[in-house]
Amino acid sequence: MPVHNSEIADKFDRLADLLEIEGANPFRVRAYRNTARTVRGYPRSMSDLLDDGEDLTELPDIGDDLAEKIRALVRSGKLPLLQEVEERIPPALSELMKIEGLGPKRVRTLYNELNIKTLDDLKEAAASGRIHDVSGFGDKSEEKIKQRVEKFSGEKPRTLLVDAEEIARSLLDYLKKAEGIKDVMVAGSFRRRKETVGDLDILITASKSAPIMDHFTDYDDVEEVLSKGKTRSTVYLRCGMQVDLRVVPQVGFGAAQHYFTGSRAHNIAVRKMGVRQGYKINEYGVFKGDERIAGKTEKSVYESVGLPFIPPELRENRGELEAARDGSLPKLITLKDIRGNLHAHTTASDGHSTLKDMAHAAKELGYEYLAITEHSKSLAIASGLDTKELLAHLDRIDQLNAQLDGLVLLKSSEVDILEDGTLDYPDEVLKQLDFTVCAIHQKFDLPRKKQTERILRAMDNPYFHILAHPSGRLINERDPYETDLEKILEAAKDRNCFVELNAQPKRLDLTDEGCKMAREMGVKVSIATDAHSAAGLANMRFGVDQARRGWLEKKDVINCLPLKKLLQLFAR
Ligand code: DGT
Ligand code: CA
Ligand code: CA
Repeated sequence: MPVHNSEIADKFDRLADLLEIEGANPFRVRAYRNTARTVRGYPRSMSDLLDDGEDLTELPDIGDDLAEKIRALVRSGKLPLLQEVEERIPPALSELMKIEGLGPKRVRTLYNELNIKTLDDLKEAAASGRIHDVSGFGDKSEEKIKQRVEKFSGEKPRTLLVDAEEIARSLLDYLKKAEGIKDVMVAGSFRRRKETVGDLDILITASKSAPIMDHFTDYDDVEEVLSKGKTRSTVYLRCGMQVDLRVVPQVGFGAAQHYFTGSRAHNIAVRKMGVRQGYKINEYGVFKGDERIAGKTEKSVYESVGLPFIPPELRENRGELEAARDGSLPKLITLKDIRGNLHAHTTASDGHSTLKDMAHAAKELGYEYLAITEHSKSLAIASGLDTKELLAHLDRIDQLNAQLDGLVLLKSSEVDILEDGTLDYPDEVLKQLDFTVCAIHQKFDLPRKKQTERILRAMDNPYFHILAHPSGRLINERDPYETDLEKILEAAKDRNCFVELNAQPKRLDLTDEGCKMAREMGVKVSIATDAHSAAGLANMRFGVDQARRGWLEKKDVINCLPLKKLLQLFAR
């Protein structure tokens, strides 16, 4: 039974949470968190690496002990250390850490003082007003906990695209072995490259459908078979993901692809266009009366209503049909258009790969440039660099640049935007950088107007260039801070500044709609990975997916420019 990277990462994250709640040594906690991060983002599954006899200690931050733990976990599904810890303290405490504003110390206090062990306990305690008497909490924090726990314990969170990919990859590899199988693909939101996925919609063509259904429900990752029919079955996998699988006839494969890729709003609009021409469009084909006139390919479905093929990422009924009709569909950016990466950390601040390793990894990706953007040292980020450390680091970058061939390291910094909108280094220092990436890392809960003004003030500084992760959200974990994005984009346009599309799968910040708005307002975007390790540079593709959903073309993205042109942009 395949143990997915996401399951391994979840276990290490839980271990780190529980140890942190117990008050364990912070270095130990960090080591397990780093393991989770490395494994979650790794492009190949740990189980494949081990099958190929690869040495896991080659991965960033993984030593002998951790490699052995991962190996045992892949082989047995178990992490004995986690089981030990779970015997000492209630495992559900780690769930409580997912509530924004509850860190390990506060979870420990609530457990010790009120015996709160689960989300239900927490909800009950907040509702009955027992929390505000605990030292360190007050009326305000009780109210916040109440709201957040309500929201959290609602629906099951949607799966991150990166995790869905891993689940789909293993399942597809398995399905391809079924007897008589011809085509297999994932449709739905997954194919539209949405940042999160509700369920997987798999389409198959095959000589016979019965053996496919048997093969599917026999998959050893299946926890429950919800329904099993001749052409459609639905299951739950152990990770909680629902999978719908359909076997469709070859002659209508394109119509099925179109229908099940969605979105629903896009489909309905296309179907209406069909109706106006006297056609019926459904998941089986395009029909004029009883006669099938199209549907073998998706292209033929669009042609039947007089449109060119529309890329799946655009199919949200946000103007793509009108654009297709006018011949003004964007020529969407692709991963190949990317020439460099403008946001990356190394071991000098909170990254896990050395400067040299980052440079080599960027070179392997064929990049012309990689910007090194260590954090400034602020209240929020203790591992950041103070002025002296930054200047020394810039020297090291110069030295390495002198040895590098074909790749240029750009001197930058992820500069904290302080509460009053000033930047965290003096101008004399900022001036020495090629450009800056500026971001908010603290005071997330200012009112909308104040938060927006804070960012606008920061942009007034002539050394401000790119606003990093503009909303600060972490998908399923942290809400965006309140800002007026339109105002921010307007200001960026006026001041020749840029916005980042952070490509970390948990951030994807700007959102797709944010990208579209930036494009319409004429503000250019930097798609950047914010990589904390060499492997993290590979997340660029998630950023490109999101950019495509946001209608971005090569010309809208600054890191599609050759180095010389890029640097000209930063002369404000
Ligand atoms: P998800 O799973 O919530 O991330 O989102 P989708 O888009 O994958 O939605 P899902 O799985 O419910 O259905 C897959 C596609 O099937 C959906 O994008 C469009 C199509 N579809 C489903 N139900 C309907 C419907 O009632 N009418 C139309 N026109 N299309 C539908
Ligand atoms: Ca779906
Ligand atoms: Ca579905």
